[in-house]
Amino acid sequence: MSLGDSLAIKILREHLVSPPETLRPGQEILIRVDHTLTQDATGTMAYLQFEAMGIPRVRTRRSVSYVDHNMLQTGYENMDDHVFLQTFAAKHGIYFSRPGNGICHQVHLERFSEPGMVLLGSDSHTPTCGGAGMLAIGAGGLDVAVAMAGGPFGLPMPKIVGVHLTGKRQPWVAAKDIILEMLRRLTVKGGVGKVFEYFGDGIRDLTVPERATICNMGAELGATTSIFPSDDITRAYFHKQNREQDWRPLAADADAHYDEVIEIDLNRLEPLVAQPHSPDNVVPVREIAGLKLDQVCIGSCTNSSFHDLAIAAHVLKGKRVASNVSMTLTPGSRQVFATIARNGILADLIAAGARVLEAACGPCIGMGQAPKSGGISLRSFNRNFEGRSGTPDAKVYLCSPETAAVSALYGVLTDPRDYPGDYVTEREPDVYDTHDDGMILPPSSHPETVEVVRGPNIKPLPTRGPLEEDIRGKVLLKVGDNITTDHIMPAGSKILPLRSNIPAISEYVFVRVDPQFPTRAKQYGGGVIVGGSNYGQGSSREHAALAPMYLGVKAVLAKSFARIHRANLINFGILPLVFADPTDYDTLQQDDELVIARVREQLQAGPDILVQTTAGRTVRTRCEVSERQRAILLSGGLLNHVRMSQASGHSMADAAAHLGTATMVSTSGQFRPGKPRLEEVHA
Ligand code: MIC
Ligand code: SF4
Repeated sequence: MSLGDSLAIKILREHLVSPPETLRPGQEILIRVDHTLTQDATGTMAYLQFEAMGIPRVRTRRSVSYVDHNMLQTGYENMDDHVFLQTFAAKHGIYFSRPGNGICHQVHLERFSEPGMVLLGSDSHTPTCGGAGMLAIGAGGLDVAVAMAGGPFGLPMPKIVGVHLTGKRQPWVAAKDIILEMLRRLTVKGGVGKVFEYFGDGIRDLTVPERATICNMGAELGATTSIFPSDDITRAYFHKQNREQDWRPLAADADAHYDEVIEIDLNRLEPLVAQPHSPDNVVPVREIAGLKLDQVCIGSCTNSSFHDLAIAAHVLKGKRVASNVSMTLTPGSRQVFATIARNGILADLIAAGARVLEAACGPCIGMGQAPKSGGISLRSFNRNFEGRSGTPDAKVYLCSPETAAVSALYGVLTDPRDYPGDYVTEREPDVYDTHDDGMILPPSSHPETVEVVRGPNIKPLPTRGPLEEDIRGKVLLKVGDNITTDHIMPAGSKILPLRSNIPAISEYVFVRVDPQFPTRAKQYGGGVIVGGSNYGQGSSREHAALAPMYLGVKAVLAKSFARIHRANLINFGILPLVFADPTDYDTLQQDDELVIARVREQLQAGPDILVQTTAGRTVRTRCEVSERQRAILLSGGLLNHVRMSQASGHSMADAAAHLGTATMVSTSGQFRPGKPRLEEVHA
């Protein structure tokens, strides 16, 4: 029997606040957070929330604010946000990665990752840094704000699943195919409540950026996070990043216990593709090869590293993108951009007719490059939810950069193994272009002189009052399984600029599902939503809870919830109720009138919450929450909860302690000495 610890357990243990005697999957644990990251689309709210807590400077080892999502400046809103974020960072002790410097996950991996540390990010793809041995978790902005204030992060203790990789990939089979295989086997619900820890001889075949691709898209499994050990391959990456001093070796015990083990034989893996409109709708490329394409995009936080662009150049050098295809390429960071510019790859790509975009999220989040009506777009990205590309009836397929590049050449979906040329053997450049971190601004050493600039797009933060005695309201909408946060609160170039303006963005809640939703919610004075299983999968955007809260949504009754969205609902005082008997889902209809009588009392008494229908039926639901979450729900949300603790005479530190953070503040140090590079550059 194996008794040793997995790597994930080791890192979790090291970060536990008031360690419980046993670690039982599902039980809530509180962990210390070393690093935080935010991006602009979730960051403005996170910082407004941090500000509301009245803490002058972040108390983390390192906090970084990135600008990478809202980059199309078609009006004043996005740049207003950028300036707010830049001045806020300077004042409050946060590093600021300027627009143009790259996608948060790629840049954090390159310039900040540290094996063994816990990173909390207000973006669901934060697990990318698991490729460098970090325990990196996505969360809502409010959870990140609490972490910046020195508070812990609460999460259900995950199961640790070992993913045993054996063998060696054939040429043209990519790291992306490994995670697509995981999605094929486990589906978008298969990772809920789990950490995937990769081990075995097969990991030696994967560079850090390739490992990062796998961890990144673990988010699509609904996983808490994914992680690789920190070994000599990791060390070589840190060396190339010119920061070997940040590396340390980390691995599971040789006899590590895993709650479950998944076996993947890399020898047998083949190029895979996820069909519309879900990342788990995976088939071998050869099964649907020949599909005519309109667009091919390589980039996004999943596949925008040096290798991902180099493979495109390798295939396209001296040739031309097929005339029926519009091809875009997005370097993940300014470092990648500079590296491909210096070694000629960029010139080859331009000559081949690729459209090179700035280092940002871009087409992945519908920030430009929307496909034609009904268009077929093949992308190396991680999400293909309906409408996310910006074209409601476009069909998006997800694949590796290898498959994307070869398909762009032929104009039809092609198994890259059919490409007649050789595969590249060089997976990383000899050195990355690390000489210039000038687009990362350190915080001001004179914060008192910095004024935070707030343009008209930055609106105050709405909150609700404490939880009511009774909840009465209509079913505003009934939806099916796997509803994504893109359904609840869509993104794209028109809606994303409103992320700092909740009254304005709430006009778009559920509009792609039912354009009348916001009007109905306002007309009825709020109500409840009925959902199927895995409600709220996908992104970490807390706007999918905050904007419904603003419209008066008091509860969501669903068969099950995705982890981050459930936490966001609690943080904004919306009750996440799970049907005790899933067949009750079938009995509820839109416009039914529901009553949750004495809801405060019911919640205090335990997880059973009874919901009455006007037809006189009782629907039994469960609200399985920890003591901490119960207190948050009763207060009407996390911010209210912290404020109420402060109002009753506690300082913020005490308020944080009230959330279970007593030992937090003292353990969160300043930046480690011995790595002055960034500071030096900006001195
Ligand atoms: C996404 O990929 O959907 C996003 C945009 O990066 C989100 C965050 C957001 O909604 O701003 C995510 O994945 O968390
Ligand atoms: Fe940006 Fe797309 Fe990654 Fe989200 S998934 S962080 S939008 S590149």
